[in-house]
This record gives sequence, structure tokens and C-alpha cells, in this order.
Amino acid sequence: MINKGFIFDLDGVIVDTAKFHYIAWKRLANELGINFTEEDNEQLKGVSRMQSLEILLGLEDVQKSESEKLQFAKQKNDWYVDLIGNLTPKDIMPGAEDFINEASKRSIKIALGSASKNALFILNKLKLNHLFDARIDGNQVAKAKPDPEVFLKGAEALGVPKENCLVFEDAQAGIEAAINGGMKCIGLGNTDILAKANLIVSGMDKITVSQALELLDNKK
Ligand code: B16
Ligand code: MG
Repeated sequence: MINKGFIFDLDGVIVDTAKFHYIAWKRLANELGINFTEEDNEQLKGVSRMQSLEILLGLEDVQKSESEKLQFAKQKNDWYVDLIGNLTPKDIMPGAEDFINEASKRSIKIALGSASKNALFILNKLKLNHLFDARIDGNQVAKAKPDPEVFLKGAEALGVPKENCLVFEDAQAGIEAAINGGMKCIGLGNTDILAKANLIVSGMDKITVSQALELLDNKK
């Protein structure tokens, strides 16, 4: 039997933490006098913490020193960690846990491929840690999405050739990372934003493992 792997992004695929990222960035933006909307927040999805800060400051061309930037990123993260402290398994997005369980039962290897440095903290809160054969997060990668590093490391950690791996992503930067790594991907969410994905669905409860495998096996 061919060795196959599914690689899951975390924020926006398994749990909706985007709202908490938004609250924390908005609080920082307010302190800095920067106008920051939910639409602006879309640009931060899947993007690393420091790059997110650069995008936020860039909205109004605000210049800060490197040490100030590190301090702002730490402050935002402290607020964010407070907000996600109450996550429980009830916050798992519909269908995600069942889908991963079913894939495991069918001997598909499961990896996490997240930009977040808080990924393991979140997985533990959701009590999902045990479902993953490999976990690659923002602490293990040097290059952020759309660079494919996080997914290539995921495939390598699973011991599955990258062409036999399927990525599940909610962010444009993540879809591009999968494509840049030569992997097929399923986009979760908005069809306009995720247009480059091989297939787009509105949530993990809208796709079956059989359909995902069909996409992976389709050599086109
Ligand atoms: P942290 P993902 C990403 O997670 C988020 O989508 C993105 O909004 C966030 O800036 C990034 O993680 C870094 O998160 O500040 O917790 O390290 O979607 O790749 O799972
Ligand atoms: Mg995401």
C-alpha cells in the first residue's frame, strides 16, 4: 500500500483562533493609533507573528526600531495567549476531529503544519495532540508561508514523499506554500481568496476522507 500523508494547518482549519488574533492585534493597533479592520486582519492569516506586525505597521507607514517591534510582538502574544487560555475541545471546528480519526484508521499519516508558535499549547487545550504523527510549527521553521518549508518538513517527518501528501489550509499564504512545495491542497473557506487550491470546501465537515484521497490519487 502507498504511504500517504495529510498535513493540517491549525488556525482556521482545526480551530477558529483568527478572532482572538484579531482582538489582540486590534488592541495593539489602538495603542499605536493605527486604524485596523477585520478586512486588514485577513492579510495576517497564515503569516508569522513578526511578519504580521510588519503588515500592521505598514498600514500607516509607522516606523519602529527592532527592539520596539520585538516588544510589541511579545505584548500582542501575551494578550493572545490570555484569550486562548480558555479553549476546550468544544472549540474544535465541525468535522475536523472525525476527519482526522477516520484518516488515521485508514493508515494515512497525520502531520501538523502551522505557522503558530503557540500550536502545541492549542493542540493540548483541544486534547488533539495524540492524533498527530508529526507536529511542525512556527518554532521549527526559518521561513514563513508562502515558503513551503513547514509542509516539506511535515512530509519529511512523516516519512511520506511530498507528492503523496495533501495539505489542508485556510489562508492564501498557506495554499501558496503547498503549491510552492509541489503538494496538492484543499482550501477551507472563501472561494475567492483560496482560488489556487485544488479543491475548496467551506469546512472539514464538508469533505470525506474518500474524496480527499481521490483528489490525491488524481494524477492531473
Ligand atoms: P503565533 P496557522 C498562523 O497559524 C495564524 O494563521 C496567523 O494568523 C498567526 O500570525 C501565525 O499562526 C503565528 O501565530 O503568533 O501564535 O506564533 O494558520 O499557520 O496555523
Ligand atoms: Mg490557518
